[in-house]
Amino acid sequence: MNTKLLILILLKVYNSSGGPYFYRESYKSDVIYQIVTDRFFDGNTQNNDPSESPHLYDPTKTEWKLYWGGDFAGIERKLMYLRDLGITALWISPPIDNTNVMVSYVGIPNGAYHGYWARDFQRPEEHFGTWAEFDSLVAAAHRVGMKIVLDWAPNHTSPADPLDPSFAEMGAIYNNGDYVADYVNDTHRWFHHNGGIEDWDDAYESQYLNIADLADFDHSNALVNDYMRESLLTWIKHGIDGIRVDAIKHMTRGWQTAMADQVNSLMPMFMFGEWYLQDFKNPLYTDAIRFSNESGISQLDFLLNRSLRDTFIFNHTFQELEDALRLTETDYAYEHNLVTFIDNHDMPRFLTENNQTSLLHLALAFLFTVRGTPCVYYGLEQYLHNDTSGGSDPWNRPMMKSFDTTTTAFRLIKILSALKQGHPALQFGQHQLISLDHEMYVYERTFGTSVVLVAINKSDKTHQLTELQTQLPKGVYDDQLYGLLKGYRIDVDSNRKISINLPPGSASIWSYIEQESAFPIIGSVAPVQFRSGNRVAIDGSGFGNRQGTVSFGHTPSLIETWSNNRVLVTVPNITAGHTDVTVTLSNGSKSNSYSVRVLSGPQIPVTFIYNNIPVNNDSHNRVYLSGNVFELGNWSSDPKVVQGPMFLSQNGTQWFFTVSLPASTNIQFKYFVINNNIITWEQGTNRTYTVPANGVGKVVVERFII
Ligand SMILES: *[C@@H]1O[C@H](CO)[C@@H](O)[C@H](O)[C@H]1NC(C)=O
Ligand SMILES: *[C@@H]1O[C@H](CO)[C@@H](O)[C@H](O)[C@H]1NC(C)=O
Ligand SMILES: *[C@@H]1O[C@H](CO)[C@@H](O)[C@H](O)[C@H]1NC(C)=O
Ligand SMILES: *[C@@H]1O[C@H](CO)[C@@H](O)[C@H](O)[C@H]1NC(C)=O
Ligand SMILES: *[C@@H]1O[C@H](CO)[C@@H](O)[C@H](O)[C@H]1NC(C)=O
Ligand SMILES: *[C@@H]1O[C@H](CO)[C@@H](O)[C@H](O)[C@H]1NC(C)=O
Ligand SMILES: *[C@@H]1O[C@H](CO)[C@@H](O)[C@H](O)[C@H]1NC(C)=O
Ligand SMILES: *[C@@H]1O[C@H](CO)[C@@H](O)[C@H](O)[C@H]1NC(C)=O
Ligand SMILES: *[C@@H]1O[C@H](CO)[C@@H](O)[C@H](O)[C@H]1NC(C)=O
Ligand SMILES: *[C@@H]1O[C@H](CO)[C@@H](O)[C@H](O)[C@H]1NC(C)=O
Ligand SMILES: *[C@@H]1O[C@H](CO)[C@@H](O)[C@H](O)[C@H]1NC(C)=O
Ligand SMILES: CC(=O)N[C@H]1CO[C@H](CO)[C@@H](O)[C@@H]1O
Ligand SMILES: [Ca+2]
Ligand SMILES: [Ca+2]
Ligand SMILES: [Ca+2]
Repeated sequence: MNTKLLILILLKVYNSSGGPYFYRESYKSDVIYQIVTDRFFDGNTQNNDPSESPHLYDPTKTEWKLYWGGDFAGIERKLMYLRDLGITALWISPPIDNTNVMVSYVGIPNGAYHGYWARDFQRPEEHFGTWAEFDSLVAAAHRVGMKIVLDWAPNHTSPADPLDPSFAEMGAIYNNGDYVADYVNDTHRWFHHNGGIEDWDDAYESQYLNIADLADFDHSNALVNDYMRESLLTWIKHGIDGIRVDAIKHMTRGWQTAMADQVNSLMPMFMFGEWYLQDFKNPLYTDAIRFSNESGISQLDFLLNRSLRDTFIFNHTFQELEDALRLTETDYAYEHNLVTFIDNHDMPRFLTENNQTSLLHLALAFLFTVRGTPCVYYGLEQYLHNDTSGGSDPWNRPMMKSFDTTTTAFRLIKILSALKQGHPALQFGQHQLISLDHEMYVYERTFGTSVVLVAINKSDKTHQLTELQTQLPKGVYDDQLYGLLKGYRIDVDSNRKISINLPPGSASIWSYIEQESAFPIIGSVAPVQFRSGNRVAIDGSGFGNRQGTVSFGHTPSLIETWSNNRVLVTVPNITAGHTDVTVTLSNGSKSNSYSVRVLSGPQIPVTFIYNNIPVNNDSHNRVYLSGNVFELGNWSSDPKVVQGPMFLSQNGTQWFFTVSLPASTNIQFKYFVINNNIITWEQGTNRTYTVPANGVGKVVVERFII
């Protein structure tokens, strides 16, 4: 179908499901709330023990791995509570139909209450509700200006144990109710069969490890690829506004880049993924950054989670937080797109690790005032936590107990959310350190002449700080938190100097918003990766109310709508590559430039397989793919730009890598090897390959060992 036509149809579906044009490209002014649907609110008791998947429900709520009754209808019932809290986007646990049978691990019964054991990507889970109930939730959310984020887990289905074919559903996959395959009956190779158990003779492993083996999809299979594309289309048609991709570390960048391109061409919406990164020294750190730079999918900010928790829970120095902000700023191309959080469903809740709500409040003040989109894990505002066995999974997923709108955390989030939504410096601003020590942190964010100054003290001593330089203009500033965290009023003198006296255990926020911006400034282009013909949103300030131009490089684009702080455009026909976006007012006043990535065309995942490249897999030899399109690095030999390093098969003879490439395009390519900084190109003439128009591509190159 013609893409433009499809967008029109989709827009129509949206508009019928709620209100006017819904902005989903960028979440820089949003506040996300993460809900474990089963544990939030039971809005429909009829679906608690469905006939197609009976006995997975525990009304006593003592079996923590069974369903407890929460559902779509329950979330809908609580939308006013969430809106009152200041939430603008709901990330709900995967709504997709999950396995219908009980799985027992070491005698503990498991239902897929969490949503990460998929069965049918084309249908909602019956414990959570019907399509009608999902649609009703989406429409109700849209009516109050709230977005719904789909949690999408395309890495795997459900537990499968090849040694025990009677085990559960064996990772079975269905297509809108029709059985397709399972891990044992897998004629068309939907799944990888690389094993999970290392040692089949080890009793411990065969009894325990195998059961945890999730049936892993082979995305290079055209059937799987088509199925997943259909699935995304289905949920997009049902009105989702964003996508959180589970386990991005476990799928190829090439496949995911092509998926993101599909979404951005149909209905551009914010996407972010889960790449578990323990710290900056992680061996996959560079891979994670490159994924974020080049896939079109942003990430959950695990690095900031770590330093945030270290600082506020475990009394590490604030220097650690400042370092994390600096490093991510340098290393990520789009650190403002990161989704930040204090806790989530995979780690103990903050209060389990340190039961001082005063510290949690300070952490919230920090979370909402630094770059990124804050995500609040359900119940944080009610101080929800269960500390059993250290409070991690599943104890970090208790049933929501109260919906009290008077807790300090509730009031704080409400105020912080309003600030975030209304302040350009909190959405796009640069971070500037003012002063710091182990227990005190003063920083500023600026965008144009808009400023937010934040001062946090987590010690029990008063901090006197004199002669601090700020960007705030001369004047008197009230604490934007209304003293909720013991903040107070300051005076800024004509040299923009301040002297502050931070009360113990306090956070203060002082703010200045430029009324009439004198010049155009771009704060965000979204998405950051797209192709000619896609729709792109430019946010910032000072664009004025008279239409000017938006250029990609030197090429002007078609303007769809123009307002003082947001312009929507259609990307012109331009050469693929890194391109600068600029806004120029009708009087010639020109903005800063914002660097984005323009793809060569509709993207197709192509798997390259080279048999018998004559190198060893020692750490000095690295095999890369280069070629004549932007996606292959335009014949560069810079490993940061080309694709790779390629993976080596376990038997050591086959090199492979999945790359996202422009459809219906004849490409040229070659591999090269880097050995101790010496680059050796594949000999002979350039190889050629025509990327298919749809589906997936596969290139097999036979080489003979010389
Ligand atoms: C195996 O899968 C095929 C579809 O690929 C299906 O027709 C057949 O019934 C399945 N067999 C079993 C034993 O489930
Ligand atoms: C993805 O699937 C593989 C294969 O079953 C599994 O080993 C891995 O744990 C899965 N990843 C996640 C994050 O669930
Ligand atoms: C979050 O930070 C804490 C440090 O307090 C760390 O222990 C934990 O592993 C981090 N969680 C993730 C998922 O990275
Ligand atoms: C936090 O660390 C600082 C510096 O080491 C120390 O002075 C302070 O007493 C610690 N606070 C707590 C509550 O342990
Ligand atoms: C990511 O992008 C930033 C900014 O362009 C760049 O400095 C960095 O080298 C890139 N990192 C990787 C791993 O691609
Ligand atoms: C945590 O603090 C609250 C009061 O703030 C108290 O009621 C509760 O008992 C404490 N929990 C633990 C485990 O110390
Ligand atoms: C935490 O969970 C345990 C186990 O179900 C339960 O016995 C206990 O009452 C819970 N604690 C709280 C504070 O809800
Ligand atoms: C264009 O208009 C803006 C806003 O009215 C003004 O601030 C700016 O100075 C003008 N630029 C030029 C080049 O005239
Ligand atoms: C885009 O530009 C290229 C090169 O100038 C041209 O070959 C192509 O036909 C143009 N495509 C469209 C849709 O205008
Ligand atoms: C090596 O492994 C690859 C990938 O699993 C397989 O396709 C190939 O046939 C194997 N080659 C040999 C010689 O075993
Ligand atoms: C073959 O590849 C090289 C880069 O390695 C490129 O410069 C050259 O133009 C290509 N040859 C042809 C005939 O396209
Ligand atoms: C006296 C006082 O209020 N001290 C506080 C300093 O900040 C920490 C963290 O919030 C609190 O634990 C202290 O009670
Ligand atoms: Ca229910
Ligand atoms: Ca089910
Ligand atoms: Ca950066």
